[in-house]
Amino acid sequence: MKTQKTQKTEEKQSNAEAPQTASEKNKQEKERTERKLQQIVVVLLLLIAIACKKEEPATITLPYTRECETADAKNTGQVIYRSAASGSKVMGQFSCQNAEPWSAIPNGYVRFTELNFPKTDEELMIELRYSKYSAAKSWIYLKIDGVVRDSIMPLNLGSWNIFSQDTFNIGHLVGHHSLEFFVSESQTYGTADLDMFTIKRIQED
Ligand SMILES: [Ca+2]
Repeated sequence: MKTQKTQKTEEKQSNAEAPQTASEKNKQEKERTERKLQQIVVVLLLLIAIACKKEEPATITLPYTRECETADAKNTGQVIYRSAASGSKVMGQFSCQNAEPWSAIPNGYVRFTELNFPKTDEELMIELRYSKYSAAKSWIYLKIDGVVRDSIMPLNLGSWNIFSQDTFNIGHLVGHHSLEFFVSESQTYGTADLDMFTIKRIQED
């Protein structure tokens, strides 16, 4: 049988444990709240990451043909009707002013950014269809991801509505790349009208 002294001691200990238990409960509640907040933050970050993720463009099928008048970006040229052009349109006045006196604009470019090349062991080339009515000469450079890969010298065809084609070699290319036709030094009336281009395996030529 407990003595009176022992009973008082146990009551004292019990009273001392009560505030400690409440403190622990508060601590546990706080930890639960923090965990929930962390979970909410993780979910929000995932949702933001998903929302910000840019859709990778579909892989192109070779041979791949694209109208030059559908460029994704440019700092020169405008869409012009040409009856003999593919799609009856060109990206005309490439690297010159769009109004009289049609003066040359240096460093003109027409860019295609949404090109996802398929896996292939074969070397590729780009065939460019263009027109040109000017004796002046200026090179058209092909840039891949901003770096010059090859160049052509367009011929004077005697009419803006007569078209010819020339090819750039681009070697092995897989995955997502940007492609750009670029002129460093242009000429009055522009270097050429850009009609369309085709990306193909060299062996398909
Ligand atoms: Ca065209």
